[in-house]
Amino acid sequence: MILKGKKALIVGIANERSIAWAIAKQFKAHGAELAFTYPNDAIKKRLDPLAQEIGSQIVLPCDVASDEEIKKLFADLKKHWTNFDILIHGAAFAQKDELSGGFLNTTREGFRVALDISAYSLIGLVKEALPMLNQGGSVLTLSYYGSSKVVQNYNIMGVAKAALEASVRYLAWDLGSKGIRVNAISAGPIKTLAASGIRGFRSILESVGQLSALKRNISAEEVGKSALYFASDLSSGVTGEVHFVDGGFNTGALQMPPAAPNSPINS
Ligand code: NAD
Ligand code: 0WE
Repeated sequence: MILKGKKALIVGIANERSIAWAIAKQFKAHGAELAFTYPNDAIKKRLDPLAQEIGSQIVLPCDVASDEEIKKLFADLKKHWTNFDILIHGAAFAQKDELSGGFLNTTREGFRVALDISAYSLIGLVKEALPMLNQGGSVLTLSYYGSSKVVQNYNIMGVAKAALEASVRYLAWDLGSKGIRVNAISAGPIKTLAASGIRGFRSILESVGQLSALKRNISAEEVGKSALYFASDLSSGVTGEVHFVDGGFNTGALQMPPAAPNSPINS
């Protein structure tokens, strides 16, 4: 029960496949109390039964594109909790047109939207959460390899994740003296709502399955288990980090197909 007595606010559950939902399930199993947010009524419909299933009464609206809604979120949360310990940020969005074709076709508005929802939102949420965040608290966000290496079609989301990861480091320094840690998990590809409709996502899964050290894809549950470490006292000395949960994919370079048994390469 490493999160017994801890309270966690989780932003970014869209349905039962969401990475943030897998995190919520681990937190619950380890004793945490949970609160959730949703950006619109369509997502609220999905989230309500999940919150009920996990025994949480706190389900609050927040479109992270709006400063007012972020402020209102913490005013609403205050009616349930005077303070809390863990903030999970799993919100990301880019306009669909931006996630295919050449990066040069990125529009000014596409850039603005992707960085606003996927990167600024962490700063905006942390700023308003801070008065309620306990010492020893932990903030965790979700990133992807495309922040640092070019992944075809990830485009402006890669730039947004680079901004997100840099924000993790700067926030870690601002919050360090308050005893609050800020980290990111960089997850391998997982078939969620945000991955559906991405052209070629299946072949990304297939390649990573073959090219990772573990020779398989990772699950949302595995991200959830690693999130337990970041949210709990187990990682009390760790802040400003971007930690890969990708089966070792990012550590590899050139991979060769195995040589045939009778190949001269073997003699
Ligand atoms: P998901 O679609 O389940 O989650 C994305 C969430 O972002 C949704 O809950 C959605 O409601 C929320 N969101 C979008 N716009 C919002 C707004 N304006 N206000 C508030 N919330 C908003 O997909 P997921 O794959 O679980 O994504 C969660 C996080 O994990 C994202 O940051 C994503 O970039 C990251 N990630 C995903 C993968 C993957 O392969 N699925 C890999 C690495 C990192
Ligand atoms: O961060 C993500 C997905 C982010 C995402 C997904 C969508 C799809 C629907 C952001 N905005 C939108 N907007 C939509 O309209 N991932 C890490 C998953 C992902 O997305 C890719 C990937 C991978 C991996 C897009 C292109 C290439 C690879």
